[in-house]
Amino acid sequence: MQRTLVLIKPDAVQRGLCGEIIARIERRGLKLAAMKLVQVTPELAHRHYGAHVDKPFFEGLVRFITSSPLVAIAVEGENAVDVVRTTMGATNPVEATPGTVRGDFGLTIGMNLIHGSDSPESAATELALFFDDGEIIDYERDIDGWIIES
Ligand code: D4T
Repeated sequence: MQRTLVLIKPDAVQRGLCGEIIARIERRGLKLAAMKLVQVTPELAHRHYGAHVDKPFFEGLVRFITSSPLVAIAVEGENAVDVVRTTMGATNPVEATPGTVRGDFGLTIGMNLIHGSDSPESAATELALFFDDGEIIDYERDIDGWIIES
């Protein structure tokens, strides 16, 4: 079982796509373990996107991610990191396969709708940026016996 961080980015919130995106995550069989609307501060943006600080797109990325609220979700399930990434599609929507979130709703890389952690290690770091321990809820779903092979 893994946990990963999903961010429904400001463009998707503004476009009213939260329900659509959450529905796709749930329909894959993944479980919501925490969820909240967050107005990201420049400080949090710098911590979350610290790996990109030297990139030419960094300033625009921080401006975008702080421009309007996003929805932060802790998503749980078997291979959650990879399953979320394949549900998202390629970083650049131009290259994203139809059927993925970015392939169905995206057009430009700077507004690519959704973030998902790229490894279990970055998931742990990123989840700690957005959620306190007590906010991530451990609970059972009866349906899991019909989603996950025992
Ligand atoms: P995120 O972090 O949003 O899940 O995206 P990815 O993991 O798929 O891609 P990334 O870390 O390489 O990029 C982070 C973020 O920066 C934006 N970006 C990226 C951009 O605006 N211009 C660019 O040229 C690149 C490479 C989009 C995602």
